[in-house]
Amino acid sequence: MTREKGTKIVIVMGIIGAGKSYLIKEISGRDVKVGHSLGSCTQDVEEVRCQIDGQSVMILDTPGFDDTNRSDTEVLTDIAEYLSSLYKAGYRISGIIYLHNITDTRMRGSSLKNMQMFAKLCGEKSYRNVVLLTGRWDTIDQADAVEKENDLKKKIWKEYLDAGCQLDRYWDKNDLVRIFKTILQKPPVVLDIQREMAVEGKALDKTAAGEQVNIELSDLKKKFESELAEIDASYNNQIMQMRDQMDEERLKLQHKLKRLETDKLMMVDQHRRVEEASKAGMLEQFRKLEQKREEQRVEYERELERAMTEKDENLRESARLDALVKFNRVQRSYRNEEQGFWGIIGQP
Ligand SMILES: Nc1nc2c(ncn2[C@@H]2O[C@H](COP(=O)(O)OP(=O)(O)OP(=O)(O)O)[C@@H](O)[C@H]2O)c(=O)[nH]1
Ligand SMILES: [Mg+2]
Repeated sequence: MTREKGTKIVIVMGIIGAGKSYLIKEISGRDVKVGHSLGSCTQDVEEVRCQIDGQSVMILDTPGFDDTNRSDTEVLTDIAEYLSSLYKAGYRISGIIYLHNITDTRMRGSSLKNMQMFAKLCGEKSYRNVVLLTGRWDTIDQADAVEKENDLKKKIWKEYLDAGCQLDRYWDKNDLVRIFKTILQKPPVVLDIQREMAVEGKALDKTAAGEQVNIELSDLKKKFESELAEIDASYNNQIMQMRDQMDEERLKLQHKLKRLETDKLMMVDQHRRVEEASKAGMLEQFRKLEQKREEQRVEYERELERAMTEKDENLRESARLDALVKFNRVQRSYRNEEQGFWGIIGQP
């Protein structure tokens, strides 16, 4: 780090996309890279040198908190290590600007936690050099912006304003020049994070800001764990419900199957009975046929006897032949009928 002697240092912090780089570009007139997408733009602490009110100033552009790609711990580590080495190199900080985009439609929960971490990083002793600044007043309805600022003053920023932080707003470069001039007149301060790390030799996680991150991490962990437990419980519940439904379905199917088997048995039995009944009917008819055959045989013998009583031999022979022909014809028709029965009910 090579810096001119007497250079005053101002650090700009805030969540990603708050407009930190834009602000620094405005006040410094330097070619500072401003974000064009929703993602974070500034990745490391960047030093931007300029002259303000005849003084040599180095503005520190910082990566934003609340980045979806980097955890707040990573961002804090970068800033804290940078600030610690700055202190070791003998530099002190004239001002700390915490920038908030006044057009933010709703106050995110993360705004509060970022503010708490920022406050721990600075420490109360440096609050007199802290400016809580709202930007983009040029792009929002005035009454709306005032209402949002009042909300900040009454809620998230109240305790810090009460403890000595300054509140300000900016529309354009003139406001920034005014704000920077005021800052540059203040006696420089040592931030808590610098004292803790560079003087007391604490590791980042043992500093107030680091502990704040740890508290948030453990809160987050607890929140995730309880959400996970809720998901597990509802998952188990759904499994139980599904299992109950499946059991019910299985029972229904088993009943259905049983009913089908009973129906099948009943049908087989009925078929057998019908078959037996029809067989019995046929046997009855067969018996009647046998009886008729027998009756016809008896009738034939009677006719034969009658024929034998004929005196005339020719007439007697003729009557005997008539009876025999008749007998054979009728017997043949009975035999045909009988064979038909055997075909249906099988040979006895
Ligand atoms: N009109 C207007 N646009 C602004 C203002 N401040 C920031 N912007 C726009 O907001 C977007 C984000 O601004 P940046 O300055 O990159 O925000 P940042 O805080 O540096 O973001 P990170 O580096 O990602 O943390 C850019 O498109 C800027 O042009 C402002 O005061 N007025
Ligand atoms: Mg930036």
